[in-house]
Order: sequence, then C-alpha cells, then structure tokens
Amino acid sequence: MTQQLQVVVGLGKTGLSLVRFLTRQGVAVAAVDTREQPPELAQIRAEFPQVELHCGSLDTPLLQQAQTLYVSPGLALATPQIRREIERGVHISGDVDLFLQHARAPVVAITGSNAKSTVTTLVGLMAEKAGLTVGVGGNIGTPALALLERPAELYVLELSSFQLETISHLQAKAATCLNISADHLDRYRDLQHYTDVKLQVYQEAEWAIINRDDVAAQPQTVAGKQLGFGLSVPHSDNEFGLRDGWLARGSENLLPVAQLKIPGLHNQANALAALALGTAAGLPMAAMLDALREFAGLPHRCQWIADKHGLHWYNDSKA
Ligand code: UMA
Repeated sequence: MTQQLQVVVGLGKTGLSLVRFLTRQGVAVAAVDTREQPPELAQIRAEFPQVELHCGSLDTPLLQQAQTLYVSPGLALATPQIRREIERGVHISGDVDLFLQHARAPVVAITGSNAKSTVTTLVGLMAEKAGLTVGVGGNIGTPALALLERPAELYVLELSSFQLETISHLQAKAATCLNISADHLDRYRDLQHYTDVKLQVYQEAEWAIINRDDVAAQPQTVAGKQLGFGLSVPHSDNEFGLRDGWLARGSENLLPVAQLKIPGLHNQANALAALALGTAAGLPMAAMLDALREFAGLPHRCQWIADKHGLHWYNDSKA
C-alpha cells in the first residue's frame, strides 16, 4: 500500500476536499497537519476512518512514503520537512492542480493582491446571466475540488499566490493578475518573488487579460491572445477602458459608469477586468452588462445598500 501512498498536507478546508476527492478515486491516502487539532480533523475521522492521520507535526514517516504530497495553501513549500521531500524527488501537487487535471470545462483564473473576490464573483454572475452552469471557487472559499461534484460549463477560480505555487499546468481559457502590491512577504523572499509567483497565473493561458495601469502585474511575455483593461481611453478592440463616463471597448461605449452600483474608480477597473475576462470566455455582452448593472458588491465591501434621501448608502464594515 505504501508504495502508491498519496499524502495530503493540511487538514483544513482544502485538506478535506483533497481527502474526499482522492478517496473517491480509490487511491491510498494519508493526511498530516502540524496542528494537534486541525479544523477538519473530526470530519475526516468520521467520513474516512480508514485514512491514516498524523497531527501535531510533520515529523512522520508518512511523508517519506508519499508518491505525491498534496500541500494545502496555508503551508509554505519551504517548510523544512516539505523541502526535504522535494529534494528527495517527491511529486508536489495541490488541490487546484488536481482539479485542473479533472475539470472538463474552461477555467477563468483570477489572481492579484486586491479585488480578486469581487472580479471572481462578477465573472461568475456574468456567466449565470448568460445561462451557463458555472462553478465559482478557489481562494474565495469553496475549494476547487468541491466544484467537481456538480456539472459545470465554466469554472471561475480565484487563485492566491499560495495556490499558484503548486499548480503545474494552469492552461486557463482566460487569466489575469489584477494588480500587485506588497502582501504575504512573510512567505516570500521579496516583492519580486511574490510577483513572479502571481504571474504564473498566465502560464499557457489562451487569453491573457492585462492591467494597462499596473506594470508590476503585467507578464514579461504573452504567448496567447490578449485583452487589456485600464482607466484610460481604450484605443483598439483589444482594450477595455473609460470614455466620457462610460465603460468602453475600443470605440464602442458599453455602459454608463453611473449605472454601476459598486462605487469608485477601483470598482470601474474591476468591472472592466470582468468584462475582458468574460469576453475572452465567450460570454455575450448583453448578459455581462446586465450582471454589472445588478451587482451590489460583496457583503461588507463597499456594498451598495440603497439610494435614499438623495444619498447613496453603502456597507463597508469590512474596512
Ligand atoms: N496550517 C498549519 N498547519 C498545517 C496546515 C495549515 O498551521 O499543517 C495553518 C496555515 O498556516 C494557515 C491555516 O492553517 O494559517 C489555514 O491553512 P489551510 O491551508 O489549511 O487553509 P484552508 O482552510 O484549506 O483554506 C484555504 C485558503 N487558506 C489559505 O490559503 C491560508 C482559503 O483562503 C481558501 O478559501 C480555501 O483554502 C479554499 O480554497 C483564505 C485566505 O486567507 C480565505 N487566503 C489568503 C488570502 O486571501 O490572503 C491567501
């Protein structure tokens, strides 16, 4: 049994999704976590009593027996015990990597330091408006593997840098790095290292969706097709931007900014990014614009509540 052992590292949401998926594939699975009481320990014990577990540290022979280590995003690959196994030649993977091997619908992949969840939600709503069955997940909350439990015609994934670290072939239908600012520097050598990991979102993408206003978020080279977005006037059909108070593509004005419920220039950039991603994914413009008109924002994040007494009311309690 131990020769083909698949070992899941981390028993949080991601770990649970991995144990579920791998067990259903009929392979031998073990799971480990540095914590004595990881969040999904009881659930995994109840659902999968046959799965060997080791909690409290990563010092266990299970790691050396692994054919593949499926590492949860919360654990750095530089963790000494994981690094040692990498040096031994173990195959490293993660939940999104495994998801991508099994997904049978195109994937829209969204990363960035900010606004990932807003743009991910928007593209998901645009696809729904277009009548597609869509699976929305990843860093936004639902582990990618859980999306495989239902049929889908399109997947929209929010990807963190942590998740990107363990993906070998992303091959998204459309991919974007929305923006870059200093984040998670406890996990990366420096800002360039963090940026390099973020830009892996573009690997083998059919469409690269590029922020014209953020040089740091732009890939060095683009092998596939590309669309740009930014707050300036768009000069070609390959560019989304702003013109005279309208969201626009090339010479075509699409939607007055005043019809967006989500406030601020940053949300206009988010709307333009979502339009570019949806266009690359083949979504019809009318459905995308309907979704933009209706979207009130994510709960507690500059969420439009109402217009009353001549004032716009927003819930920004997350700030
Ligand atoms: N941990 C340990 N020991 C372990 C494993 C994990 O101490 O052996 C710690 C990690 O350091 C981390 C915490 O446990 O502090 C959770 O890590 P995890 O990998 O078990 O996390 P999950 O519960 O599986 O949730 C993960 C994402 N969490 C992280 O990347 C830290 C969730 O993003 C994501 O929604 C979920 O998978 C489903 O895909 C959360 C997040 O904070 C929202 N993401 C970061 C961010 O947005 O900035 C990247």
